[in-house]
Amino acid sequence: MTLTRRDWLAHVAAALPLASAAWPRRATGAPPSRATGRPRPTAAQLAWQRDELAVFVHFGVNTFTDREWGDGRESPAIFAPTALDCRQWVAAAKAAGARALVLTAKHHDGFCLWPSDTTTHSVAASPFRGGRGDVVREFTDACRAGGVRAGLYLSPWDRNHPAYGDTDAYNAIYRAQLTELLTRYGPIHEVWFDGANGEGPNGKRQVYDWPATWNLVRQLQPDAVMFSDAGPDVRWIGNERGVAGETNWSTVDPATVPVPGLDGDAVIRSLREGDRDGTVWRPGETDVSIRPGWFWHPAEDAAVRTPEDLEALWFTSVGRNSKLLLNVPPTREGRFHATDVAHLEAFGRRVSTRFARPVTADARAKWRTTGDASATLDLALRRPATIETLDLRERIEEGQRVAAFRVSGRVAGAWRPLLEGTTIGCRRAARIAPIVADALRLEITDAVEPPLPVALAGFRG
Ligand code: FUL
Repeated sequence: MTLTRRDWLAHVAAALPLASAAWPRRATGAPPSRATGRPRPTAAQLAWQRDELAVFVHFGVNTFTDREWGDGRESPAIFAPTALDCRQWVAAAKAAGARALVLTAKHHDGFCLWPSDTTTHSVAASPFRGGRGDVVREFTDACRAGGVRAGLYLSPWDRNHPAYGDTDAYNAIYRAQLTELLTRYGPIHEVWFDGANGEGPNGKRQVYDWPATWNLVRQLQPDAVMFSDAGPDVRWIGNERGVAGETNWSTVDPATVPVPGLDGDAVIRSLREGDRDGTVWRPGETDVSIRPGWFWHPAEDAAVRTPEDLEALWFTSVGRNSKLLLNVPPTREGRFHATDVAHLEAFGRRVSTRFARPVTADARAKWRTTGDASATLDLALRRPATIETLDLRERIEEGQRVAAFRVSGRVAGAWRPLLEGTTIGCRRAARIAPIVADALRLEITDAVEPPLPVALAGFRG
């Protein structure tokens, strides 16, 4: 059974009132363009997006109960991974090409994968490593040893904590949990907030204090990016199917999605596509699971997405100016299942093979600006070559500019349309029907600022 964001949106009360009026000032905020005032990415946002692929790890009591959402009444005694091996997670993620991992330190059931001082509902009360275990520690150590970045998910909805629903008391507890996570384990690169907001054990509804939460993260880990529907640094892409908008701006209008957990067409559209005239830089993250559920279920061992499927997801996320956060749930052993590991490896091989044979590396390039919002790039190949994949990149340090483009290829002296689109951003990659061409042409026909040279490459394979 898979529960989606849509399910818990049903739990969200009319609109979430804000407990504090002020939004956090961005400590690492990049100054907007002086000429146009349009937003630019911060160094942290750039690094985050250039990782392209991260692996999401849903692990906790649900792994042992075969559920997607625990109700908070699970006994910590059930948390008993027999062979936890976070290094195996990291190795499998790296084989897929990932440069970061994000772990559910606490899901909605409230069970903490680290020994928190804020609750007894944690690994400390479990048989795991005799009650002296700390999954967050093993995870962050393994990431560091493997040279990949570590991120943590801390669910605000907590179905176990008795203070949940007692707004001020629980908000203080939540901040204490964040403080533990962000001060005990070294650099944390991404802090992942979902907006689920259901009933607590006492039946009361909690009002979250997002501004205070975001300020705390800025203070404790200024180089981390924060994910939620409402950012502030990176946004949810609006679905859990692995599909970013074909139009995908990294800029958004913050007023459209001011807090996590809102629904409605305008909200979902802004999440999926961003906003052409958005005033803040908030690129989209596409989260999707390698299996039907987020947590491991034995019945889903035969339903692991194939390497072909995963490659298709790569094109609809990374290939559409997004980052892919691919979930891989460990089994009750505490290891990724052999099928998932094999598919991750084959997926990584497919993507690297696809971009292994560039045919444009030694092409002669000529870039011409043809107007305030238009430009042309001509690539003359040294010899005719088969092209099956196109890859375009904007210099996003200087903002996202292109709003409409087309690529054509010269086949036996005649130009043929190959790809037409709106945004490019960090990366726009697409498979095309194979052709043998001796020249490529990119025409930019609309842009929100004068277009800067765009990198275009063609690949065989
Ligand atoms: C949602 C949760 O309700 C799901 O269980 C899962 O963790 C997904 C990634 O986020 O908000």
